[in-house]
Amino acid sequence: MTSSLDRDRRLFLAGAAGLAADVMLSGCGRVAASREGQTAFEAANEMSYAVQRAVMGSKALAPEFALSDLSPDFRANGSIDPKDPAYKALAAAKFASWSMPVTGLVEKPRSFTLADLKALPARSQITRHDCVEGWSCIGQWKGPTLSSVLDLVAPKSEARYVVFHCFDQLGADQSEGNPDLDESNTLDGPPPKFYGSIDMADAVHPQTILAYEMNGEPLSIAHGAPLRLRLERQLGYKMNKYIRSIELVESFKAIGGGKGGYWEDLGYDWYAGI
Ligand SMILES: Nc1nc2c(c(=O)[nH]1)N[C@H]1C(S)=C(S)[C@@H](COP(=O)(O)O)O[C@H]1N2
Ligand SMILES: [Mo]
Repeated sequence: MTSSLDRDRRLFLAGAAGLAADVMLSGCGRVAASREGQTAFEAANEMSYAVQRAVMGSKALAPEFALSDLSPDFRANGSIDPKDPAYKALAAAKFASWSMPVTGLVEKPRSFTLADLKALPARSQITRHDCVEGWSCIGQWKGPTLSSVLDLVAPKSEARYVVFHCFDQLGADQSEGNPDLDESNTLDGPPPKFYGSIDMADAVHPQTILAYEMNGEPLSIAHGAPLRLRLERQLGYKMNKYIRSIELVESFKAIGGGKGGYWEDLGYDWYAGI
C-alpha cells in the first residue's frame, strides 16, 4: 500500500507544485506530470508538521475559485452509500431527525440539528479538492465554520484535537473499482467505522467548514450527506463525510487504531497538508 500511495502522492504533488492551471481547471482528471518545483514541493511535504506550520502559517488561505471553474462532474470517492441502518433511516426521512452531538473536552456539550447549523452564519467557498489518488475537482461548499460551532460548546483548554465520527464503514460502503478496497480488506474482522481528526489550529481556520450544501444543492449522499468536513489545506481523505458526532480530545491514542483516523490507522500521514 505504502509504495503505491507514495507513487500516487508524488505524482499528485508534482502536478500541484506546477499549478498546471490548464489541467487543474479542466475538471476532474489526473493531475499534470512532473514540472519544475517538484523537488521543493516534495521536500515541503516531508517537512514535519510543525515546520510546515511555521513556514505556511496557520492562517494561510487555500485558493478560491469562480463559479465558472466548477467541475462539471465532481467525482465521489471512498464511501458513497453508507449501509448503516441508522443512517439509512435518517436518509429516508431526509435527515430531519439527524442531530450531531458535540462532546468530550467541552464546557457545554450539546447536539446540533441541521436547522441549528443552518441558523448559524454560513460561509460559501469554491475550492479545489485534491485526492491522494491523484485527481482534483473544483466544487462550491456552504456551511457554518467549525469555529462557530465550537464557540457554542466552549472547548476546554486541554482540548487539542477535534475528532469526527462517521456513519460509514469504508470497506463495505465504497465505490466499485477503488484500488483502496483491497487494502481495507486486509484488516482482520469487520471494517471499522470511518473517523478522522484535526488539530485546533485547523479547526478554527476560516475555511474549515461543516458543509451541508454542495454546488448550491443539499449535500448528496454520495458526497457525504447530511454534513461533511471541508478542510481546504489538506488532502481529500481528511475531509470526513457522513458526520455522526464530534468529540474534542487531548489525545486520539485511545480511538480506533490510535493514529487519528481511518486512513491514518492504515499508514497514511495524519497531517496531509498541500
Ligand atoms: N466518512 C468518509 N469520509 C471520507 C471518505 C470516506 O470513505 N468516508 N473518503 C475520503 C476521501 S479519500 C476523499 S477523496 C473524499 C471524497 O469526497 P467526495 O466523495 O465528495 O469526492 O472524502 C473523504 N472523506
Ligand atoms: Mo481521497
